[in-house]
Amino acid sequence: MNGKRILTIQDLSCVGQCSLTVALPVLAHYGLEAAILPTAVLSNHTMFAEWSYLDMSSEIPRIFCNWRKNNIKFSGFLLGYLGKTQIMNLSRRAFAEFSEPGAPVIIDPAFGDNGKLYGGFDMQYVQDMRNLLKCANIILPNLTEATFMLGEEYKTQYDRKYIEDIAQKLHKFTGATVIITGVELDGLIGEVIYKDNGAQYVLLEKVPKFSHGTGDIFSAAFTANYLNGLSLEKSCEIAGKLVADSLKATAEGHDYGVQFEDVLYSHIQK
Ligand code: PXL
Repeated sequence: MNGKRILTIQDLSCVGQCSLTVALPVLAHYGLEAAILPTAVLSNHTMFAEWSYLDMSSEIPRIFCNWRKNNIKFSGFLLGYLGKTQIMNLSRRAFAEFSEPGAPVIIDPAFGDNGKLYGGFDMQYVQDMRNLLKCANIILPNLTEATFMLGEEYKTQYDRKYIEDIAQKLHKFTGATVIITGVELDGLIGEVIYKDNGAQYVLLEKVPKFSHGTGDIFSAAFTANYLNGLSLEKSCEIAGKLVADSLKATAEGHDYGVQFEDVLYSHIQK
């Protein structure tokens, strides 16, 4: 253990291999103490036909009050699916009150994929998320989220210029290091990392399969490795490889989530 305690703020979907049910095992696997702030409790994620949703925002001030009394602080923050604007305001309070000096804020906006918003989100949520990203040191949007936040056209065929223009605009607006995930170029898939000195790509083989929750595996593995002191590039590479291996291990027809468990298990056995 490296003694780092990270707070991850996202929903607890009881079934669905996403959000906290992915972040907890992955963060722990890489040696981080994972503390959680569950934004909502859902029966299952919203890619299923039906779901129940218990909003946790009214409980969070009471959680904060006790963290304050117990002098609890975090060495980093990872945000995923937040669900409601109210949770964004509470997250701002968490950064202000419970941060160790220099603790990075890493935000995956987690509101859409494949050119569409997830169920229950609207353009107001997109705008609010865009503003929240100004609090972040690193942001992890996919191309859907990046284009929605900028009002740009979402394309499935593109070149490096299209990706870099989008990354640069988001970098200018947020001031954060921008990592756009799921970028497909030259038959490969990966990320563009954009900061003051320009763009860098981390591309790996594309596993020709789609499952929900790949972004959540990526963000947890990226964050853990980055907090362990690895570079942005290396953290992307390790996280991308975990996603690819997990997709390969996922049974045909199991598309509600990625079966990452066997991959972590085989890492432990080595
Ligand atoms: O994996 C993203 C995600 C997280 N949490 C909930 C979701 C989704 C995607 O649909 O519905 C509740």
